[in-house]
Amino acid sequence: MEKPPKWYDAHLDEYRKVAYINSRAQYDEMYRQSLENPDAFWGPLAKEYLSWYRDWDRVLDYDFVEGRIEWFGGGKLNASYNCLDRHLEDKADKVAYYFEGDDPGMSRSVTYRELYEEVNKVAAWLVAQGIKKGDRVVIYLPMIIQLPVAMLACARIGAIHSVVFGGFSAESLASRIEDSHPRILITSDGGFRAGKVVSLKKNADEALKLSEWEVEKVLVYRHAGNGVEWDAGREVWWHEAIAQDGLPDYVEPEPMDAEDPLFILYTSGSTGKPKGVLHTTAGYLLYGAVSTRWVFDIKDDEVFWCTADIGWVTGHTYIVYGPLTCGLTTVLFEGVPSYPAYDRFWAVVEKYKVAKFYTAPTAIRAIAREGDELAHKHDTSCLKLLGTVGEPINPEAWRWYYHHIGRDWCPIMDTWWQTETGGHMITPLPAVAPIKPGSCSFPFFGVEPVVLDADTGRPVEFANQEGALFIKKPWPGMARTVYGDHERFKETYFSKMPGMYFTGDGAKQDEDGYWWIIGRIDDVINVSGHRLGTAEIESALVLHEDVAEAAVVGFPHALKGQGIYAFVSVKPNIATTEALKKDLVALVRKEIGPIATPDLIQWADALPKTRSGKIMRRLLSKIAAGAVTDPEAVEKGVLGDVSTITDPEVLRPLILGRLSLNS
Ligand code: 7RM
Repeated sequence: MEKPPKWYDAHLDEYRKVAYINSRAQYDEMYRQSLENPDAFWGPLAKEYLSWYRDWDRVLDYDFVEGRIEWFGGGKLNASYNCLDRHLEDKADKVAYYFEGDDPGMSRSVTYRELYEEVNKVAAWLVAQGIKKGDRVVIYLPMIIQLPVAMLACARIGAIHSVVFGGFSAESLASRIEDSHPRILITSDGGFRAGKVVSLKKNADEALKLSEWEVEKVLVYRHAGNGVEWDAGREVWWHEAIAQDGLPDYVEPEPMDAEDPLFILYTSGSTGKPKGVLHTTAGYLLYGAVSTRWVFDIKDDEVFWCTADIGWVTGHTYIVYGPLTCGLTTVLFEGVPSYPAYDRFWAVVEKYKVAKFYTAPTAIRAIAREGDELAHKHDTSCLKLLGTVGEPINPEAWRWYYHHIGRDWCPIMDTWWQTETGGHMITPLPAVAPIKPGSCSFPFFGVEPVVLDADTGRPVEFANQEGALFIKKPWPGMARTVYGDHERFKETYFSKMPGMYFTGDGAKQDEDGYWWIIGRIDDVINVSGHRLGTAEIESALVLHEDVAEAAVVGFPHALKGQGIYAFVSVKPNIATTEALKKDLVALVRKEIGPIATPDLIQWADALPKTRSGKIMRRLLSKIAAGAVTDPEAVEKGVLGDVSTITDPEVLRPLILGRLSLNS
């Protein structure tokens, strides 16, 4: 077989004619400036991309040891104004969103003026409830227009929104409510997913019962038409709320400090409880807008589609704040890639003439598995650029995407970033350099990555040497704290190597200077591009009265990237039955949500531990991956150094147990 090429550059000449950043030399020069003089780099961009009520006093002030970061200190602006009001002059009738329902028959376009009017109404209702700057509002909605409307209504009055992904369970919603103490919850009766109704209101009711914190009001949008239980004292229908007599049509945007909070978004880490990552106003907005423009090289008349759910950071930045700040037209899709059939993405691309398309490797793998024909049922020649995010993309998926969707021409922007980074960190730009499948190419402006050797803590010396990925300097889009727990922010991100931001990822730089992300090196697994802490899943499993102990690790999964593998020990005299496995799966789904469903559960008489009682996940990961098949592995040294394990004998039955589990 012919060896696949290392470089892909078919698009370069064409892109160099049109791109904002159109040569390697231009990128190099801008990158150098962005590191040497961040003030001179970001200051003019902040003037160009954002509208301000008051200019900033200083561009950047920070202390990475304390985890204190301030961008555009003293400046005042409003995110809702930047996303809406200022576009009314020349873009009032431009489409902001093409809404495409789960049902292909359900679609609607929403102009900037319409979005502005709806946002003002909801903001007016919030004000009428006494909601003010700094109050929290939790939003639990499907992928419908009302989701960005609710977010922007909060931003308009200075309330901090906390969007909870609609796929999360009542328990997950309750824990987020208890952590952020919202005054208002915004939800809907239900959402649609592959033709079925998901009862969000029912989950919300359940969450409010579970939570010790009481919200004052629940605003409910009628979308799916499913029946709901109703508490008239606390609950209000959205359509009635905004039609209320005397509610003004216009709410003055609250002038916010550049560093005032914009939103909280929960994300999983290596310890049990998800962290409320907090983003502030100016830096986040600027970073989102600039990266949207340059990475996807979007022109004003092009349609952009990011298929993420707004419940994740990708949707916050690349469906809501980035595109709206730039005044662009994007698609907002409620459905899934498989419904009514696996050609849905391409049908939607054709329908709206999407030029720039951004999705996750897991979606590409699921679609590719269904065959090539579906990809060619539609005319997708409107596509000029593709993107991926969420996990490393495997070469097979990359080539399928490049060939069948990109027609062997569209560049693929493999964007590496995180909830905490607010926007792209390491990513190709379409007219800068050839791309390599699986590499994220080069750092975005202002981002100075470094790979530190795990043992010595010193920067690696050779090309292709793997290590822990750190970032040396602040960039505008980065998170500012963990909501209500700045110590945790410092501890998680700034203590591994004082003075640097720790990403939690392993990475390397190759002989051509290209960056490659290896994957998480902490106890976080990445299932279909979604972050889950192993500790969260373990906490759910041990809630079961028959379970003594559980250890969860990731393992390679053909579709999801990583699957969830649980080693479970039961209490004495408990039978390890299939029925119990089913109960455990149901329990995890109830506690966290369907995305956390364990793929495989293996019974374990005992788990390998260090003398201090820490479970040795490194060994369990190898077993779960099926990388160890020899029961004598310990004796033969195949498992590496096991000298810290209290009882190496526990490994033999685990290896044998793995062999008898089929997958
Ligand atoms: C945007 C997002 C972050 C984690 C991150 C990585 C992994 C994301 C890529 C990637 C390889 C990529 N936010 N990750 N993008 N790995 N290549 N292009 O995903 O907070 O949910 O996850 O996802 O491990 O640390 S996230």
